[in-house]
Amino acid sequence: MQRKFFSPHAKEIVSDVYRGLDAPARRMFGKKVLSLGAISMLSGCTLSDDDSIEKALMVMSRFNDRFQGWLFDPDKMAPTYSEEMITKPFPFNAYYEEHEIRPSPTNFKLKVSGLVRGKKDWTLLELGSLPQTSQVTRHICVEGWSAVGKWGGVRFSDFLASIEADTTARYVGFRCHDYHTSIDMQTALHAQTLLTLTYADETLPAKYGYPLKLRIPTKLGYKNPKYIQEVFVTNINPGGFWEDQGYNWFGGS
Ligand SMILES: Nc1nc2c(c(=O)[nH]1)N[C@H]1C(S)=C(S)[C@@H](COP(=O)(O)O)O[C@H]1N2
Ligand SMILES: [Mo]
Repeated sequence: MQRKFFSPHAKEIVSDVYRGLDAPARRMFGKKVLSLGAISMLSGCTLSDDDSIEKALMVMSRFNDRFQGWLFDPDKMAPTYSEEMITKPFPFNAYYEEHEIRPSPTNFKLKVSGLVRGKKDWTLLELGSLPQTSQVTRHICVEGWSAVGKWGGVRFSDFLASIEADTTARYVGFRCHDYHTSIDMQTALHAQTLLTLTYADETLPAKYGYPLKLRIPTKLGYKNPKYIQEVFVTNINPGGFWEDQGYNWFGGS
């Protein structure tokens, strides 16, 4: 029987799922992950139309979450780059004019909730007084672009310690006025996961997520929330804006 892809996005979605796997998982799947035969076999769906392709990819995506969670190495670092390699101008997306109507540094407060002892709100000044670090890393968007940028701020593990978060909990969720996403605790504690206040050594510009962006170089772009208003710690998977529409939840390596 001949199998045909009808979805114009099917190829991109399959390669997104594939990209979401790290090297050992890719080796484990070998070329099979890109073979339609293998996908239809693993998911039990005949890839005959858009609906069944979507269903099959959802099954693959959930399968990948389990695999990736199991294969994630908390000590594995994302590549870093020299400052000369920074992409200029750095691209942006999901920036609308309403983001210009934004709280000023004096009245902005980051809310903290869920499984934490320190439930107080954080001002930008307070966040700025925690130890700061910066790194030059590559941001990869599943829409098909990637760029190297420099972000600075507080190591997220330091922030979680400051709010006395229960780091045995499974997830950290992020609420933004236009968006939400969530990450696993291992990634939240990863040494390169930063709660950023700056881009290229300047206050984070509006288009890059002022006042706060979580930068996770081990994950895809959509797991890097901008305009963060609230951080919460939980054992219930909070999902996310893209994740709830079928994007791979783990979203990285
Ligand atoms: N609040 C918010 N954060 C977001 C998004 C969004 O739509 N809203 N998009 C995500 C996606 S898909 C990408 S690729 C990056 C883009 O970051 P940049 O605009 O700084 O390049 O932001 C991520 N964080
Ligand atoms: Mo993205």
